[in-house]
Amino acid sequence: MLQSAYLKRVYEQVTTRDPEQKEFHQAVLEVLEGLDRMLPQHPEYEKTGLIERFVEPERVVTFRVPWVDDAGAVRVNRGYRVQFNSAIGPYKGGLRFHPTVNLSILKFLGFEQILKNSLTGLPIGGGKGGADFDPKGKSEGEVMRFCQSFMTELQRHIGQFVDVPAGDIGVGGREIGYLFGQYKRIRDSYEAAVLTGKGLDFGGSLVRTEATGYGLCYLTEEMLKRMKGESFMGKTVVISGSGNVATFAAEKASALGAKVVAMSDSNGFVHDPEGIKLDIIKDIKIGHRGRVKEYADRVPGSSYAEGFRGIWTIPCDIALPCATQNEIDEETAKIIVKNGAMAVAEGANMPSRPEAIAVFQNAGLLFAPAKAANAGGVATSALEMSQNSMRYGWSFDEVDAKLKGIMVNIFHNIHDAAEKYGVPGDLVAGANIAGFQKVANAMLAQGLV
Ligand code: NDP
Ligand code: 2IT
Repeated sequence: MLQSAYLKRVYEQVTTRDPEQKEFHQAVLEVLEGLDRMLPQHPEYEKTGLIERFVEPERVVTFRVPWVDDAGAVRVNRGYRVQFNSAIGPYKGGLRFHPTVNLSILKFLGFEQILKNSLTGLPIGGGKGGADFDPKGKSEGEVMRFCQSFMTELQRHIGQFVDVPAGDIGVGGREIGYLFGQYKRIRDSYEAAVLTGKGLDFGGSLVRTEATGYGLCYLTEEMLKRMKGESFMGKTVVISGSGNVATFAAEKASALGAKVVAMSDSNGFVHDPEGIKLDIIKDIKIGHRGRVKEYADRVPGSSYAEGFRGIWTIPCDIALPCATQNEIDEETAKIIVKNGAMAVAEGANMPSRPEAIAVFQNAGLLFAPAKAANAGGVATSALEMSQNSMRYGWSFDEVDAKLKGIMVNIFHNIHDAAEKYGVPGDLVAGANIAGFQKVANAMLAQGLV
């Protein structure tokens, strides 16, 4: 419940203006609940209409994406870019290609991205984009033609000093390659830092592929150490998803001594009590874009079950949701708690519903919210931009060390902010407050724009 009359008014405006944008409302409310704690000390926010400005994207573009499928039929998808906030740097955030993409989802993701990017300590604003295109089951040629058509329109809205997209669900190295090729062709300019997550041969950064999953584990390890005197060593871990974030979270959690026993995709989940063999997951998902079901056919002793929510019935010490938004509801959270978990850290964006977060926090679990826990991906994107500007590349170990430093720093910043504002241990409030402060100061300093 919001205390501040000003914040209540702002939230009311947000919900009445776009009543159908439920995911966006959810993301905004959580942030406003955090800001509620700092508002009494900051009358200037209301005086300058700062929060009203903060919840409204600076610009939203939607566009037609026509392309021709392999049968010669014309298909039309809808493309978007939400340029949410440029107070501390050019808009920065991923592109999602998934049939569920709509403005509510992209506004929630863009809004979260503002605070996440601020938490990294690097000069990047917040944005997000994508299309309701489903890359699943499409041929290489279809994906390439779609990406080319998408970029033919998007290119006029982006640039290394304007807006720098990257990957998200359904957009990985292959798509970024096609998008970059088309940008370069239309603009006739080798502007490497216009996209991140590029291939290593044409301006990509080492560690970017691994960064979100690795970063998630670095922050989680620090949280376990500082708040419970614990670590990944010897722990049982369940990770939802089997895409980019999930795969490299599993890799790092295992390297830190944990046993990952279950992973999933949108159809179902695999359970391997002996520990998931990641080379097989990589072979299935990266090697031939297969389904996790195949794992159970290949690994004796493992099992597969239909339905992606069932993964959370597998007992674990540490839960790392790395698939998609709102995958953990109140009931699921209660199961995770009942099974004795000690920590939940979000690799996906907003995977836990607000009621689920309340269940975790009330039960005394450590809970690391997405905007802090998964910031390693975008942080390494910013490091990719730095390397592109320098026309130079750091080694794997150099980037990895910077990533680790950033994640440890984020943990301490959000932990300290929670303490300073009277909610010790509440890393959700801590992340919202710590992320907001820098953006708010920049917006105030730049006047009414
Ligand atoms: P990928 O496309 O590589 O993988 C997504 C995974 O999640 C797949 O296993 C997919 O299964 C599963 N999934 C997608 N939608 C659903 C759904 N509706 N229900 C159940 N499972 C689903 O994406 P990423 O790994 O890049 O992204 C995963 C999450 O992490 C997203 O929330 C994203 O926003 C977030 N994130 C990503 C970052 C990055 O750098 N890539 C950075 C920070 C956050 P299937 O194959 O069946 O669709
Ligand atoms: O949600 C995210 O932070 C991402 N998808 C990564 C964004 C980026 O620009 O690297």
